[in-house]
Amino acid sequence: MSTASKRNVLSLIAAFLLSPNIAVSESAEHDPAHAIWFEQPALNWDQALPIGNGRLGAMVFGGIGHERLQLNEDSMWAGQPTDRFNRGSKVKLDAYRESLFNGDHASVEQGIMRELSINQTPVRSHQTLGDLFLTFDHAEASHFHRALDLKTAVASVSYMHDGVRFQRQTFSSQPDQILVSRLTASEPGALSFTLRLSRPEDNGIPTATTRVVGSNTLVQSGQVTQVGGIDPNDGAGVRFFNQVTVVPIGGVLKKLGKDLRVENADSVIIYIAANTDFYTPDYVDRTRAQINAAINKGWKALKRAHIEDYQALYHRSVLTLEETENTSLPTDMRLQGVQQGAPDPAFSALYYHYGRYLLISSSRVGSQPANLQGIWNRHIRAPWNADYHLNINLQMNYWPADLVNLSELQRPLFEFIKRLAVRGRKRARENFGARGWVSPHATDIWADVWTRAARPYWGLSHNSNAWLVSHLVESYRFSGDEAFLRDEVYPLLREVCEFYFDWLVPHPQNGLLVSGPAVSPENRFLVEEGGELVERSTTMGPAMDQQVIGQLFKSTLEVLDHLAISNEFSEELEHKYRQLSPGIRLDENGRIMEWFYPYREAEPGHRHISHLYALYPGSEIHPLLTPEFADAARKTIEHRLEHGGAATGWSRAWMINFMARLHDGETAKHHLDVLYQRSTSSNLFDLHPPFQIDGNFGATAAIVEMLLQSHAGYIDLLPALPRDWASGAVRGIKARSGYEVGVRWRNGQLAHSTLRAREDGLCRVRYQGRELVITDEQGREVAASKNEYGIFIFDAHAETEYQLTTKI
Ligand code: FUC
Repeated sequence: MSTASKRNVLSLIAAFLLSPNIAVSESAEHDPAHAIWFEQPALNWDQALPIGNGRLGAMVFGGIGHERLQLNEDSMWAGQPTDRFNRGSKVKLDAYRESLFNGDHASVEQGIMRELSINQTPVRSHQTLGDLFLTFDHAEASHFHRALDLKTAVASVSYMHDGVRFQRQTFSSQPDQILVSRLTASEPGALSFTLRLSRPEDNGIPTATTRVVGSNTLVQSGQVTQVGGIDPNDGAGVRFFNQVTVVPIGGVLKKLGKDLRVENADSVIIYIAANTDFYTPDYVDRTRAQINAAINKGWKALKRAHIEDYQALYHRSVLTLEETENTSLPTDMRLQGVQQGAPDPAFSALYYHYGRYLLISSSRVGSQPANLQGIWNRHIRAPWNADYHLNINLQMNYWPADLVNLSELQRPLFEFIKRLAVRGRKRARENFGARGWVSPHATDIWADVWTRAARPYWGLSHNSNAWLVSHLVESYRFSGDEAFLRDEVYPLLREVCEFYFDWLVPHPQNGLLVSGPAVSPENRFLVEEGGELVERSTTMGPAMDQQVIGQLFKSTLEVLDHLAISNEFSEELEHKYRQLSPGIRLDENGRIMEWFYPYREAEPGHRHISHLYALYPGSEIHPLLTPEFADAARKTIEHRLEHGGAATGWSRAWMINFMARLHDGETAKHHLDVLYQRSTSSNLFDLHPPFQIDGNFGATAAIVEMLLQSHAGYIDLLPALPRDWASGAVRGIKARSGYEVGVRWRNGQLAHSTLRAREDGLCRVRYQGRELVITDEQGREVAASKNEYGIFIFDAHAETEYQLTTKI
C-alpha cells in the first residue's frame, strides 16, 4: 500500500472511531466526578481551563483556529516593599478612643484615615505573564472535545479536521517547574501553525520585549510596571523572563518576524518556563536551565513525574455521590441542569474535587499563597488587584486545606504570615505604640503592612493578625506536630497576644477590655448627628474583634498549657482573657449584636457577616453545646438573608459553612445550589462576580463540614447531610487530633465509618446521638462510654483503624 493510501485508511479508521456515537462513548470515558469537559472551545476566559503548579500556570482555551494559553506566574507583581507608615501614635489613638466612647464618630472618622492610611498610592496588582497564541491553518472541526482531567491535571483538546485527528495535551509540572504542551495529529506532516508570544499593554505602554532566539525559541522579558495613574518609580516591580521553546518531530521551523512558524510537523512539544527576580537574581539562567532539563527529560518522563507528584496529593481523598442521567453531560450543560434544578448529586462531588484540584494547582510548598484569583489572572490591573485581602478572602482560600488532607499546601500562607509579622512589628510600635505585630485589611506580595484605604469601613480592620495566626493553631490541631507548635505557632501567637495587650482598653461602661478604633468589616451603622441619620463605621468593641481576640487568647492559653509554659506572659494572658468584653451579646430581637452598641445597620443584608466569626471559622457557637447562641446565630442569618445577604460567591460559601455548623443540611444544600446558580461560571470558577477563587475554596470546605465536623472537641459524623445526598461515601478527610476519616451512608443513614487514629488518646465520636458499635482491626468490639451529649468516648491507639456502625 502506498503511503498516501495508508494515510487514507488510517484517517478512515480515525474518522470511524470518532463518529458521533463513538464520540459519546469517548466522553463517557471521563469519570464524571473527576473531569470538566466541553464540546466546544472556550469563547471567553471564564470558559477556559486552569492548570498550574502553584507558581506557574495557564488558562487553556482549546480553540480550533486559535489556541490561547493565557500564562501566569505568581510573583508577577508591580512595586517593591515599602515602609510607609503614617502619623499614628498611641497618644492619638487614645484620644480617638475617648471621642468614640463619647459618641463622637465624626471627628474620629475625619482624622483617623488621614493619619493611619496612605491612600495616594493604591495597592499594586498581580499581573498576567502574557499569552501564547497558536494560529492554525484550519478553523473548522468536528468531534470536538475539550477536557480537564482532575485525576491527572492534564488539559486536553481533540478534534477532527479534514479526516485528521488533532490533539493537544497541556500540563504544568511542579517537579520540573515547566509548562508543557504536546500537539499531535493522526497523519504525519499535518501540523502547521504560528506561535506568538505577547503581553497586554499597561495604559498604552508596552510591558515586555519579545524576540525570537535561534529558530525554535521565543523569549519575553521586562519589568512589571503599573503606570496607570501611579508614580512610575513606585510601580516598577519584578523583572521577568519567559521562554517558549518549540521541538517538532518532522517538518520545519521558521522565524517569521517576531513569531515562529511550524510547518508540516508530525508532532510538536512546546516547553514554557518563566521566572522572576522575586525568587532569584538568576531568573534568566534558571529559566533556560529548566527548559534544557525538560527537553532532555522528554514528554513521557515529564508527564509521568507530573502525574505522580500530583496524584500523591489528589488521591488522598475522594467523595462519591449519586449519579443521574445529567451526570454524564458536558460540564456546561450539566451546570445548566443543576441551575435549573435537575437532580445531579454527583455534581457536588465534582465541585469538591475541583476545589482540591485548584488548591493543589495554586499553592505549593515554595510558591506564594493563592491570591484572590489563585494564580489565574489575565489582567495588568486585576479586580481588587488579585491581592491578598485579609478581612476574609485569603483566609477562606485555606479553609479546606486541613479538612481535605492537604495540610502542607498551607506552607505558603504560613511563610507569608511570618513576613507580615516581620514588617508588622515596626508598624505596631511606630503607629500604635504596641508590642507584637499588626497587619492591615489587604496587602500584596511585598507583605506591606501600611493601610491603603480611602474609608475606615474597609481600611480600619486590624484583626487580620489574630485571624491569620488561628490558621497555624488549627493546623497544629490536625497535625499534632509538636515542633511546629513550639517553634512556629507559639512565637507568632505570643506576639499577636502582646499586640492586643497593648491595644485593648477598658470600656467606661463596664470596665471590660474592648478593641478599637475598629470596624465590623465592611459594614456601617446609622447614628444621629445634628438631627440627621448618617452612616458611620468606626467604633469601640465591634463583635468580630472581640470574638477573634477571644479565640486567640483561648487558643494561646491551650497552647501554653500544652507546652507547659508558665511565665509573665501567661499570667498577663490569663488576666486579659478574664477582662475581655464578650464577643457574643444578644440584642432585643435575640440576634447577635454586630457592634457593642445596638446600632442599626446601614446595610442589613451586608455580605460580610463578621459577627458570626464565632460560628465559623470560630467555634464558640455550637447547636449542641451553646444552643442559645446557635439560635441567635440563626436569627442573625435570617435577618441578613431577608435583606439580600450572601450575594457574592464568597459570602454564599461562608453561608453554607454557617448552615453546616448549625447542623442544617437542607439549608446548607440550598445555599450550595444558589452558589451553583448565581456564582459559578461554566469552568466552575466562583464568581464574586467577577472571578474570585475564595468561593471555590469556601464551598469545598463547606462540603466537608456537611459530612464531618471536629471543631467542638469530638468527631461529628454526617452532622448536616442533606436529603439530596441520600447515599454516598467519602474517604481521606481529616478530623482534628489527626484522625483520618471515611464515611459511607445509605438512605440518609450512616452505614459505616472508619477512623484511623494518629496517636494514642481518647477518641470522641458522635452520630446523631445514636448508639455506635466500634470495632478494632481484629473485629473486636471496643469498650466505649457515652456522655450526656450522645458522644461515645473510647481509648484509641496510634495507627489503628476503627470501624463504626450504628446499632440496629
Ligand atoms: C472584601 C470584600 C469584597 C471583595 C474584596 C476582594 O473586601 O468585601 O466583596 O471580595 O474583599
